[in-house]
Amino acid sequence: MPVTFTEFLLDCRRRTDHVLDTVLAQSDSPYTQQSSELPLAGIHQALRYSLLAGGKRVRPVMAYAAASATKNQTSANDLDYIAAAVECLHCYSLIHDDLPAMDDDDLRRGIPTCHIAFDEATAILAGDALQSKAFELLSKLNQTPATTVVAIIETLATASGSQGMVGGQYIDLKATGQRIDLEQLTGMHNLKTGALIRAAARMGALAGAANPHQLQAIDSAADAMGLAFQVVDDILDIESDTKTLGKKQGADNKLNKSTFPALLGMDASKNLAKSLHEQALAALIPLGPPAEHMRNLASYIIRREY
Ligand code: GRG
Repeated sequence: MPVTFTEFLLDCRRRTDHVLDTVLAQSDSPYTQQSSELPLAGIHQALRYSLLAGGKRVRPVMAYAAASATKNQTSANDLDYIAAAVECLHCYSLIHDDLPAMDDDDLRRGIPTCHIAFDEATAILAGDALQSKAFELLSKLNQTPATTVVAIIETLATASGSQGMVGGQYIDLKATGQRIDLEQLTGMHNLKTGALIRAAARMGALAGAANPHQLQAIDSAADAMGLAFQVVDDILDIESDTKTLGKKQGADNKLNKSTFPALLGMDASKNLAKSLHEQALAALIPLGPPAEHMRNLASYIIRREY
C-alpha cells in the first residue's frame, strides 16, 4: 500500500504502463490474426512509440486518486483499465495535436513526434487506433456494475468529443491569431484540456462507487485542477526550456496563440494558478483524509516543472 505521494505517483505510473505494454503487446503481431498476408507492424510500432514514450500520466493518476478518495474498495484491475484507457485517449490527442494541420510540432515527450518518426498518414491512423483502444479497454471492466461501466464509457465519450476536447481544439484552431477575452480563453481550455482531466477523475470516482456528494466534490476539484494544469502549461511554455519540457518551448508564442500569460501577464497567471489550487483544496475538504492523494495531485499540478 503506497504511503507518500511520490510512491503513489510511481505506483500509478507503473500500473498504467504495465497495462499499456500488455495490451499493445497482444496486438503487436506483425500480421493480423485472420491472415498472415496483411502486415501491420508499422502501425503497431507507431502506437507503442507514442504511448510508451513516457509522459507524466497525470490523467491516470487522477483516476486512481479520485477512486481512493471515495474510501470504497475498488477493483484494482478495473481501475488499471480505466487509467490505461484515459491515457490512450490522451495520447491520441497529442499525436493529432502535433500534426501539420494542427499545431505542427516535431518534438513530443523528448522524441520526434509520431508523424516525423513515421509519416503523417500513419500518425493519423495511430491516433484513431488509440481512441478505439481506449473504449476497448473500458469494455474489459468486469468487476464494476454494468450501469456504472456505461456511465464510465459515457463520461469518456462525452469528454473527448465535440462538446469536450475536440470542441476545445476546434475553438483553439479558429481562435489562433485572434484576440479572445479571458472568458473565451477559459471556456476553450475547460474543453480542450479540462474535459479529459475532469473525465479521468469522474471515471475513477464512479469506479470507486462515489456517492453524489463525493462525486460533486471530486468534479469541482477536478474542474479547478484541469484549468490550473493549462495555466501552468502556458507559464512553462514561456519559463521552461525545450529539454525539460520534452516539447518545443515557446510554441504558443510562435503560433500566435492566446494564452493566460499573454492575456493577464505572468504574475497574474501565477496568482490564477494559486487560486485554482486553493479552489481545488477547498472542494476536497468534505472528503477528508481519503482525498489526500487528490490534494497532493493538485499541488503537483501547480508545482510541476514539465
Ligand atoms: C483531429 C479528430 C481530431 C481531434 C483532435 C488534437 C485534439 C483533438 C485535441 C487536442 C487536445 C490537446 C492536445 C490538448 C492539450 C492538453 C495538454 C496541455 C497536453 C499536454 O499534456 P501533458 O503535459 O503531456 O499531460 P504528457 O506528455 O505528460 O502526457
